[in-house]
Formats: sequence, C-alpha cells, structure tokens
Amino acid sequence: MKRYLRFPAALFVYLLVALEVGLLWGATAADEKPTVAAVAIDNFSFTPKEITVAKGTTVTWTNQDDVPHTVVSTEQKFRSKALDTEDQFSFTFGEAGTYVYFCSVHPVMMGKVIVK
Ligand SMILES: [Cu+2]
Repeated sequence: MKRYLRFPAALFVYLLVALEVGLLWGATAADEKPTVAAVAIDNFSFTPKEITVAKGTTVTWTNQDDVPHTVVSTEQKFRSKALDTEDQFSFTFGEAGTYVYFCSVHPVMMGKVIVK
C-alpha cells in the first residue's frame, strides 16, 4: 500500500513546484517595464544611439573605449565626469521627455534617451 502512496505524494510536490514556478513567471511577465537600461560607449559612439525607456528607469553608460568620454545632457540635466575605460555613469530619468546628450571631449558623439 505504501508503495502506491509514494507516487501521488511526489506528484503533488511536483505540481506545487510547477505552480510556484508558473506564478513567478507570471509575475515577471506582468512586470513589463524594465527599470534599468544600458548604453555602451564604444568606438567613439553611443550604442544604442537612441534608447526609449519608461519613466523611472536608470540608464547606465559604460565606456568600453580606450579613451575617456563623458555623458553630458545638452540641457544640463546630467553630466558625468570623464569616464575612463570600464567606468560607468548612471542617471535615473524621473520625467518623461527627450534627453539629448553628447560627449564633451568629442562633441560629434551624440545620443538620445526618450522617456515615456
Ligand atoms: Cu568622447
């Protein structure tokens, strides 16, 4: 008799785990808005050059070049220090809008963050 009980018990545990995983997945899927975004600085350009994020998102720039770069808002909303290789700069966008920025060392380098 004991032998027959073992299977349903194992199945029950299995179903519980499956249900829990399902709930976790559901919660992740429902949480549509990412709160972090990344922009790489590589080969004298921002990648992606233009990024659209939800309000409240923190964008992090990482300098992957061998030369220093900066991340400076044209409207002075944010300004990084000179970023050496692998240095990072983060800014949290709390308000909707279009934020154009450039590298003050190489002003031809431009990027845009669109916050919705
Ligand atoms: Cu630069």
